[in-house]
Amino acid sequence: GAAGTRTLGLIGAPSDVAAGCRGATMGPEALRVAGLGDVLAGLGYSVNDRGNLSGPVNPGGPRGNGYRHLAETTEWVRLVRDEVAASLAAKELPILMGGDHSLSIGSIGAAARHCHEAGKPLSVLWLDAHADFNTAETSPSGNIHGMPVAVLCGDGPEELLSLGHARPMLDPDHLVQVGVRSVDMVEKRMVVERRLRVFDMRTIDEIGMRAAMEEALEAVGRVGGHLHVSFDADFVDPSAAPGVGTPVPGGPNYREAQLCMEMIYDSGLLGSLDIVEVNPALDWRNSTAELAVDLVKSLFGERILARVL
Ligand code: EXY
Ligand code: MN
Ligand code: MN
Ligand code: MN
Repeated sequence: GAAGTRTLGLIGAPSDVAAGCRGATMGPEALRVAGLGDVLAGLGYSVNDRGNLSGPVNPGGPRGNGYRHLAETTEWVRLVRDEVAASLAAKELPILMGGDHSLSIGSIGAAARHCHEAGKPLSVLWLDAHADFNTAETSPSGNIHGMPVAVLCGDGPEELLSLGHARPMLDPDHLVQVGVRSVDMVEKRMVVERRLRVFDMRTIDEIGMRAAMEEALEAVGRVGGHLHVSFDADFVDPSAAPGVGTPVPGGPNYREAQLCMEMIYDSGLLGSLDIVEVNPALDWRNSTAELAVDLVKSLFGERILARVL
């Protein structure tokens, strides 16, 4: 393909204001130290590291009105949205380095506006142990990183909804979730009611990662246009990705996660990416950032026996 000349825009968003515990602020630097930029350059891409965004610090405040740190989260989401928009406008393929998963409201919000203006559809592949479909009413924690899918689908606080170009920012029919294995009680009902397309871990156990990803990519391929991949590091089993704030056992192993990335690359649909929830404070010798870089390598075309860009 023509991927060899593509420019990738790295955007660091060191925020953990929407997470339940501190430390995802160190994610962007951990990914750089693990060689993210060099690995992508080694695959033949041009890499533009746009540095880190600078936003509000974590005030360590309590839950108020159903949310923790809504004002700070809103500010970070706005910063991410604007930088991802700038990267897309420069014809780059943006890679958001989080930071917690609330930031995907900004990256996907920007991709949605960009696609809307270009007259092409947007689809999203959400790789996560969690459904991230809570609202203030259903959330057990008030942590907004458990809410971004709901916000994108039009359900959330005015502050975040108003950052989008339309409501909902994302057509729920254009979203596919893979790897889900932890959904809160009321959240479950919402996922079923809103008919989200979920390849949960039981399905993956039964049909295997290959068939699950074939079906998932078939669904997003039917939409066509621009595919945004939102990769939450807790998608992977904690034995391979221990450095995350909300680990859930029973996830894809190293090779299953690699296969998933290899198949996304083969689809040729990738238009933007998030790498979120890497928490070096909880990690062992940067192993989770290193795993993420291994996976990104596959996502951008590395092959075991041959590389064809
Ligand atoms: N469902 C739980 C909550 O809403 O508090 C945990 C959410 C964790 C979200 C992580 C990032 O994917
Ligand atoms: Mn998540
Ligand atoms: Mn998660
Ligand atoms: Mn459609």
